[in-house]
Amino acid sequence: MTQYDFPIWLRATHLINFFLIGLLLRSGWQIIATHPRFYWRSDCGPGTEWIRFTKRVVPPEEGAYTAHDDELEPPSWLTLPGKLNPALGRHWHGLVTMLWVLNGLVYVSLLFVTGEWRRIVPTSWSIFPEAWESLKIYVGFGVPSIEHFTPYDALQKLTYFSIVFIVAPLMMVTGPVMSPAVSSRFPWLPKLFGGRQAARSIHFLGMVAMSVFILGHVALVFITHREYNVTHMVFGEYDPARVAQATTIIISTIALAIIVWIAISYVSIRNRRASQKFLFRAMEPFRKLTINKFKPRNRTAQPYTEKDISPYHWTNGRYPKPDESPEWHELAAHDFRDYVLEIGPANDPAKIVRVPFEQIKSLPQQEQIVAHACMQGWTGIAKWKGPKVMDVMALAGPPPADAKYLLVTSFGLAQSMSDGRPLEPFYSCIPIEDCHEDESIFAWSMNDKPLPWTFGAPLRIRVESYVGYKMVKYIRSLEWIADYSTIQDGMGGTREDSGYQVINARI
Ligand SMILES: Nc1nc2c(c(=O)[nH]1)N[C@H]1C(S)=C(S)[C@@H](COP(=O)(O)O)O[C@H]1N2
Ligand SMILES: [Mo]
Repeated sequence: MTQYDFPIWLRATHLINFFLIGLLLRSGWQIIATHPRFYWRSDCGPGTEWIRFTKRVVPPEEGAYTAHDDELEPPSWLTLPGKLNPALGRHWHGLVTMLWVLNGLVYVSLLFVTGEWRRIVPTSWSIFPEAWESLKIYVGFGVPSIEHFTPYDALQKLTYFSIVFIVAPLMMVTGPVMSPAVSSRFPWLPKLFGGRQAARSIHFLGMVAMSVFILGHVALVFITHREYNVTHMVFGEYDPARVAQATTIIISTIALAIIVWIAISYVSIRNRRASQKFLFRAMEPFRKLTINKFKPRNRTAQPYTEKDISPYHWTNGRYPKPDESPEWHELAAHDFRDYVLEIGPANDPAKIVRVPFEQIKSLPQQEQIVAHACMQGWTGIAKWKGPKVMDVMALAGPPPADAKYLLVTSFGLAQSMSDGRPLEPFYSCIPIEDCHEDESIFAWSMNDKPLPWTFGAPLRIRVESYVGYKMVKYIRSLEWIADYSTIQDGMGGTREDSGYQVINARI
């Protein structure tokens, strides 16, 4: 027993871990609620889920039911931040992950530096039969005697080892695999796991394993040799005189953590714009160190072929209603033959260049079979065809010297406005460097047919290293801008304005 003590760093990293895991679980559940279905295949077809947390049935007709219709509205006491706030949930998940990984690195480094690693890393194969023996004792509701705890018994040791060195790293890898930026830069990564949906499912199963472990771990602290455990946890040593005090401290700490977990949800949801800005800024250093460093990707990066094309493709955002855009309906009535794309400054109509649909189709065309990843969690593989973004923009001359973003505006309207004012057009700002990427195109064709209404007819943008919300459908006009802060709510796009997403849509 005396061979290992419970040094302060061990106890501190455990406490921090406990607090952060709570935030990770709660924000993770928020993300699950956004698309409460898990699949192994990347096309997410209705009925192909292996598990789902909703009774809603998806109609087989594409576009009849949107991913937004499918979202669940979890309460704030359960998830972070609760209600229909998937983007804030994701930002919280990202930020807390960074802190959790840092804390984990400190823990694992100190484990090795201090030589304490032997407490959880098995050094002999005899761990397996020993663990089996202790499992038999637990299953019979017994407790292995104290001399087996050095400081843990074989079963505990094996479990701790698996959680720290197998489940945690698996979570750290399967998380980023779901990001289009990562999977488009390292296409072998999603392949390794059998695709993005498989990675999402493994991430989910890892969460279940972690949760079962935490419940079991905390329960066993109180069930097996409680006096030893609680005093070790709080004071770092066994002290029979202070068992009650230690127990009180542990229970109050857990209660306090629960209160803070829930309080963060309520504070965040009351101040959504402030949370969005805070979380974006807090994550920016990590983004700068990682995904912002990725070079414009290679067009052949996504490893899909015709046979991967999804028989069913989810959709988000419906085509404009007749009263939203009579203009679009007029065009649709004539199969968009009269469609003219407007490129140029909205405040200077004389400078607007009008490009007929035929001209767009007569530019050099590019075809790409790619996976669309919606921020909500679903993916769909399709073949898109159209001219490169920069080729179309060149029809209006070179970008102005101060051009930083391409403002893409839709005929369709936003689904809601952050302050309830009348609906304004759906829009998005794409950083100019991303317009230069090989796979940035204006698509007018999907799976060898003109774009169906639902999927963005007559023209939509595809920027494959981004999640779906940047890819404006039903495009009406394009404009180079230097700054987006004066457009609508000033956050860089409809989803950023009223969904609290971030302008850097790579994750
Ligand atoms: N005009 C318009 N474009 C839009 C949206 C929208 O609501 N309106 N939704 C976006 C989101 S969130 C996603 S995931 C994709 C979905 O594209 P799909 O319907 O073709 O699958 O469209 C994007 N473009
Ligand atoms: Mo989306």
